[in-house]
Amino acid sequence: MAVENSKNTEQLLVLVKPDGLKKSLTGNILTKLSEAKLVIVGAKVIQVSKELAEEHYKQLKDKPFFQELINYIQGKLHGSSYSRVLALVYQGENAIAKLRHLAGATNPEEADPVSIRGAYGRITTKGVYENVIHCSSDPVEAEREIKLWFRPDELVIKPYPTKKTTIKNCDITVWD
Ligand code: DAT
Ligand code: MG
Repeated sequence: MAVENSKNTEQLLVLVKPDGLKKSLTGNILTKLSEAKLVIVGAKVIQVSKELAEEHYKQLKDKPFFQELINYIQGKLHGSSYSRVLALVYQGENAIAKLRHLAGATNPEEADPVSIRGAYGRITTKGVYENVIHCSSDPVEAEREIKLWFRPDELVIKPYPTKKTTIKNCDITVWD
């Protein structure tokens, strides 16, 4: 009898936001996330453009806090040394629910105190939720976000279909 593969393998985008970097929390956050026993399949540091920030959070564009959220993810609240995020892709069984549980609720004041957001997040006097970490919310969003933040060749696995293409007359920077 054939044994069905019942594993629900998922991948998701995780961002250590500028406040997480500025507070030197990267190690603590990655240690906490390792409780889920997932694997990291991509990682890089990125300076977030306005275009990338707005595309990432496009579902929230009508919210009153949208502009502050864009400023926050671009690092404009934390000084030029922290105008970047650490972007990671995690993969594993039920990865999204596992990491969102460890991250905690969106509002850091409502988050479980032993979750990442509960332990390290804050709400600024301007009302910005500085909640340290982003985790994709569901598989559809995860695919959209991973494709937005990473090229296929930046991941050690290819979770989605790829195709070959030729880019002509394209200048790239290489080591001198
Ligand atoms: P999550 O990041 O938990 O998936 P979300 O997608 O609803 O939550 O919102 C994205 C980010 O927007 C969230 O991490 C922090 C910010 N945010 C959400 N609701 C907010 C609010 N009421 N006031 C201020 N910032 C908020
Ligand atoms: Mg979300």
